[in-house]
Amino acid sequence: MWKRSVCTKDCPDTCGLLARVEDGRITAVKGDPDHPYTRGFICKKAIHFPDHVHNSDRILTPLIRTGPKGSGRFAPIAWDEALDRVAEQMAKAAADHGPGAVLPYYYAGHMGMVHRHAGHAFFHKLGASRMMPTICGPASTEGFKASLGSGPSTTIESAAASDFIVIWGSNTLTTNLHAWPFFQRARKNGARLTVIDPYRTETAKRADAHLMLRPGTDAALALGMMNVIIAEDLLDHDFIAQRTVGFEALRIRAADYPPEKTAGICGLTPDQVRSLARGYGRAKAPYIRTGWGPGRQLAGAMALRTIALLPGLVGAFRRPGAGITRSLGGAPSDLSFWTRPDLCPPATRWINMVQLGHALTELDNPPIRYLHVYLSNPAAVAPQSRQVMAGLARKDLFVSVQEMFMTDTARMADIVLPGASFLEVKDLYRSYGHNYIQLAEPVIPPVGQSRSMLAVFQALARRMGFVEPVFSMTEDQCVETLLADPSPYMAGVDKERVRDGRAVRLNIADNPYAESFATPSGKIEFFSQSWADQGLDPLPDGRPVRDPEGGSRYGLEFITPPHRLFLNSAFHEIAALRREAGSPSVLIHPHTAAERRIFDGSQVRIYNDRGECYLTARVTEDTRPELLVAEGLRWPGLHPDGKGVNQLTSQRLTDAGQTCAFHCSRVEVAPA
Ligand SMILES: Nc1nc2c(c(=O)[nH]1)N[C@H]1C(S)=C(S)[C@@H](COP(=O)(O)OP(=O)(O)OC[C@H]3O[C@@H](n4cnc5c(=O)[nH]c(N)nc54)[C@H](O)[C@@H]3O)O[C@H]1N2
Ligand SMILES: Nc1nc2c(c(=O)[nH]1)N[C@H]1C(S)=C(S)[C@@H](COP(=O)(O)OP(=O)(O)OC[C@H]3O[C@@H](n4cnc5c(=O)[nH]c(N)nc54)[C@H](O)[C@@H]3O)O[C@H]1N2
Ligand SMILES: [Mo]
Repeated sequence: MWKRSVCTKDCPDTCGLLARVEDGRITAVKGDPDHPYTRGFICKKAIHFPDHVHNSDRILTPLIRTGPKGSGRFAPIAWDEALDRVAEQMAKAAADHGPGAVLPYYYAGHMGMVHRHAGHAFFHKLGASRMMPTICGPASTEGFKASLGSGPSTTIESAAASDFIVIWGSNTLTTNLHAWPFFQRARKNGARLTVIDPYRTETAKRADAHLMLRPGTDAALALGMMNVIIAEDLLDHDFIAQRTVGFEALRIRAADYPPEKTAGICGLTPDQVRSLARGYGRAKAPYIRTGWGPGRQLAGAMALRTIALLPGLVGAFRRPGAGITRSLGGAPSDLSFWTRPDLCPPATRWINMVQLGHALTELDNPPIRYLHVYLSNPAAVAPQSRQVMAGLARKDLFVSVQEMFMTDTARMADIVLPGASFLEVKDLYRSYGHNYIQLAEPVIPPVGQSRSMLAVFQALARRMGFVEPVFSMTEDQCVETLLADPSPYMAGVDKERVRDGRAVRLNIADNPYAESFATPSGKIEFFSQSWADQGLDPLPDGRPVRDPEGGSRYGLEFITPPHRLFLNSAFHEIAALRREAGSPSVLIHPHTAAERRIFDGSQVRIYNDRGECYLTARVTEDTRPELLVAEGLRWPGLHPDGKGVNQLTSQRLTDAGQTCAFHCSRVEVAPA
């Protein structure tokens, strides 16, 4: 029997799935041909979901640590005992040091609205420190917000009618696969595709043009384009007059970025800058798909803000097929009935999840004495792993982890609680790559003794004596409340169809910028008063900001973009994917390799003051001489010496949005 479901991994595509169930086991997963956006095909990862759910390494019972921390020695224990222990230790930390000594740490292992947010009310009521969910997108969000306002952007589908597509810092064929057919349709009708990325990704290889710029120089490139567009009068004067503010100030700023200077900053040729600007400026329907890559820089919000101003200069929002995409979806949006921020005591401390290492090792008043991790794997995904691991290893820190697998984080736990997978729970899904929502019923019951996020937090709430009705809400009640969300995006959504498990389009236009912009002025803000008020440059600023630590000793840049066969640290339990991916590797330019006597296939050590990581060298011209590229976030335990790529990244925050600058690290490399 085939049952309908949704892929809930942290990916913009949020695919419609069909899962075959035989004798209570999932034996195959394929794409749902009825899904209006993902249309029946799925990525190489998702076909392995049967091996995700029924994997022989899956944790099936609660576990208690029996050896020293991190030794990996655990014994099974009963659920009641495990939950009692968790509740007791949380209560003890709160009693001894105040509830702020407890820290939840979660992210996007499972994107369902019910289960992803199932712990919020609990930790709010407890008065635990509040985790700021900043590891991924807020720099991009803030950048767009300053220029175009918040909310959904142009749909990817509409790009099928574009004649000039720019993929700006996204690796579509890896991270946004279902956008590709829409881009290809445009190309069949003559559209030109340009990729802007510091290394030659699979997507770049299949583009008409690839601008292999230095990381962190996107704002300069966008300003260089503006310079040419203004100088050659490729502007839409009418649109600028009616729907933008600050053009005169922008004109002066852009005058600082002639193609020659821009090319020097970006590591491109002046002709590349000019030809991109002319192609974009002369196109009938220029379209840009931004990824999150340019935002993972210390000046990442500025980069996205500057890119997002380009459509305004040429009046793109007036023309079908033109526009700009960051993120989509967005409803249901009012989760407060579920997350209950009102239960949180006033002035409760916020802790930025990017700075977990710092929080666990340096915070005082109160120190963190209890860490509860769910739907995340900070030992692999958080920056500056050495400090994160030092924190997790603290003897006076109690750690509980809800997980499906013995990740590097779970190994550091005192108690491990077996988590049910998304195919074993009911949940409602919105996407950030299309405008459909979809409900999924459990395909099978929880495997082994595993339990859902919701079941665990309700059991803990009972032990804590929390009596608010939110602590006894069921999945069904939560889903129904979500479906009653008053957002205008939900208007006209056929709820019966949602309940039937079909993907249903939200009430969001293909071009949400047609009428107005959700900025303070209601216009595109070339000049942003709200950024000026926050002490930021109100105009685009093209000066790159590099990793300041270590100075000239570390001359190379290091980026860690996504791997095609894994999703962040997820899917590493699948042996077939591990085999196909081979050993963790790093792309090194032939000149850089030769200077250091590094050979293709040899082991290298990459290091800076924050840490070190061993990888296999792949010597290739697919990267720039000053740039090392390591794709993916392997479980650190799968690296030689147990050290992953986040050894090298920094907890320093971006200019706005307080995000991690994951693609902004300086390193050196040597033969191992
Ligand atoms: N297969 C797979 N799919 C995924 C993921 C995965 O790990 N694997 N992760 C998921 C998640 S959580 C997210 S947020 C999305 C992210 O999806 P993307 O936005 O595609 O990923 P990013 O890591 O942000 O990097 C995108 C591209 O930006 C490039 N880049 C790095 N620095 C710069 C820069 O300074 N300027 C420019 N122009 N480009 C730069 C990188 O080389 C990379 O090719 O993908 C999701 N989908
Ligand atoms: N160096 C570097 N670091 C990065 C990035 C980068 O580009 N470079 N990308 C960053 C980005 S964009 C993001 S979003 C974060 C991601 O950070 P996370 O959201 O923490 O990443 P995942 O690896 O997806 O981890 C989710 C964990 O949840 C578990 N899990 C998955 N599905 C389920 C489920 O259904 N039920 C239960 N119980 N558990 C489940 C998985 O086993 C996995 O261990 O990482 C960031 N870290
Ligand atoms: Mo992400």
